[in-house]
Amino acid sequence: MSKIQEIQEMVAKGKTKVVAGLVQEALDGGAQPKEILDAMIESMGIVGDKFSAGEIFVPEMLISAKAMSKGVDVLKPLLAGDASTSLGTCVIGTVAGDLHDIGKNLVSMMLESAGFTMIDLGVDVPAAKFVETAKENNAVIVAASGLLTTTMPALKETSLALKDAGFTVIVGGAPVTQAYADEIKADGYAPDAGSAVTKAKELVKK
Ligand code: B12
Repeated sequence: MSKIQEIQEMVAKGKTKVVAGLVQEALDGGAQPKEILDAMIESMGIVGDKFSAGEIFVPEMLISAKAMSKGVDVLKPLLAGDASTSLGTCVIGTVAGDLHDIGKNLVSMMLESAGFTMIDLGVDVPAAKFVETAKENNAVIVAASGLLTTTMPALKETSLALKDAGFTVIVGGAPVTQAYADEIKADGYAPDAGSAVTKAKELVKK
């Protein structure tokens, strides 16, 4: 089994204590940080499928998420570029009712390394809190994440409230599409953390 496959298996099994070490070993063996990250994301997809199939339950999903976070911690300094220019403040959070934060954290990390000053509100963030924080910090862009079909209305409420207050909004998360982003009047959508950077930069330049 390759080191990458081993990492995938350990993330899926939620072995929080070994993932960081394995990630370091994979790096030492010449694996690329992006390759390791993509492998762990794929693993979370498998975890989700197992949950859908009733083979595992919430605690197992949570522990896999923790295992992945340990691996991401090792990759963080390597994925982050060196941002020499400041692009302004970006407020980011996961919308009300939603506790998923791995994707949001990755997006936040990538935006920070691209030069944005990040204010991370965490998870379960009400629309009013996004607006209030964006106002207080004169945000150039606000990023909202939603991972559940049941929290898509909260994403809509957030986007509309921010647009009403005059902010530029970017949205994302597994169930979100460009069509939905258009429907909720968001300025931008991106399917992953890498393209979130390209999109956010494009939006703040406008
Ligand atoms: C880990 C996990 C959990 C953990 C979360 C822990 C944590 N700290 O995040 C816990 C155990 C808490 C959890 C709980 C639940 N979960 Co859950 N969870 C997952 C799982 C397995 C992985 C999510 C993940 O981290 N993926 C990896 C990251 C990197 O991907 P990502 O989040 O999609 O992010 C990328 C992009 O979407 C994008 N992106 C994300 N945010 C943003 C924001 C912006 C602005 C942009 C531009 C881009 C962007 O970029 C990211 C990086 O590339 C998914 C399965 C899956 N396939 O996604 C289910 C999943 C999302 N969960 C699901 C469900 C049903 C639940 C629960 C309702 C279960 C329950 N019965 O209680 C609860 C809800 C709790 C709540 N109120 O939020 C379902 C959702 C189904 C649906 N369509 O709504 C899924 C799809 C599993 C499934 N197949 O059924 N979950």
